[in-house]
Amino acid sequence: MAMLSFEHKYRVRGGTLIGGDLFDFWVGPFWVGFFGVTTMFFTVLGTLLILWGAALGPTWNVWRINIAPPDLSYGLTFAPLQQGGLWQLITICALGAFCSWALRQVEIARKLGMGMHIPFAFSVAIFAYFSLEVIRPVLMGAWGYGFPYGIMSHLDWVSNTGYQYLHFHYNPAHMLAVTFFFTTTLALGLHASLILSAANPRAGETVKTVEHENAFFRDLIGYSIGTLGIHRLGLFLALSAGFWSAVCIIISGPFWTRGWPEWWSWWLNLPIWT
Ligand code: UQ1
Repeated sequence: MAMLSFEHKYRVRGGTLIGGDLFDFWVGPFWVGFFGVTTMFFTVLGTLLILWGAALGPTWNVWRINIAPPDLSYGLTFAPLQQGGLWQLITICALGAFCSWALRQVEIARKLGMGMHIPFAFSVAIFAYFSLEVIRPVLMGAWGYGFPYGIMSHLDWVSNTGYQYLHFHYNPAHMLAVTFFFTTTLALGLHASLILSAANPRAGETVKTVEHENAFFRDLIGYSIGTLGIHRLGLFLALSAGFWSAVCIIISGPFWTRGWPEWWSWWLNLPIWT
């Protein structure tokens, strides 16, 4: 296994959260670590449970395989495996794997003396999943409110859940989430095109640097946010998209049961119109 010379510098022991030196070694290019082992455990077990659920089902068509949560009548209890129990175990495995992965990111960041931006960002993605499969079902009193595991079936769930509130685009938190998602793609497009254009000048010219990047945006719009700033902005936009996605689904049901268009009647009811 080839190892680049500078990798010696970064293969440092320690930084673990649990177990000290236990599992503090590498296999090929990969650091193992305690949470690497737990990630593998939950991932393999969860995947086998999905395959088992698929084998029990009526189809091997990948688009149509579906592992559904329990019926609403089971409330927040454990259901028999073929009545949603598999979905419950798979959800536990998914959360076990996601959280193990986040803690593995924390340990590697500690090893390398980095900030916690990566595990923090990944935790926002976990929070969005946790909101859909745990927080909202618990607040509504049944695991059956979670989304099913299947390519078409989870899309159907999104469609059905949206129409239960008549028109989900009137959900103010959904509006914020969508706006942050689109603004993230705008920022990524601006940034990627700026970097590629600076790094790929016409034939015979030298690669351009940060000052050219700044000058481009100062000439264009009178402002450059800077090389560190664009990454801070991108992280903020992306995390805000995930955060408001979680908020928009948690408030739908637990805190607002009618159509989302009706929520805006507070505007029509303002005393300024009378
Ligand atoms: C920018 O100002 C900048 O700093 C030089 C970048 O870093 C390389 C960028 O990628 C982008 C897109 C900008 C412009 C962005 C804004 C919000 C003015």
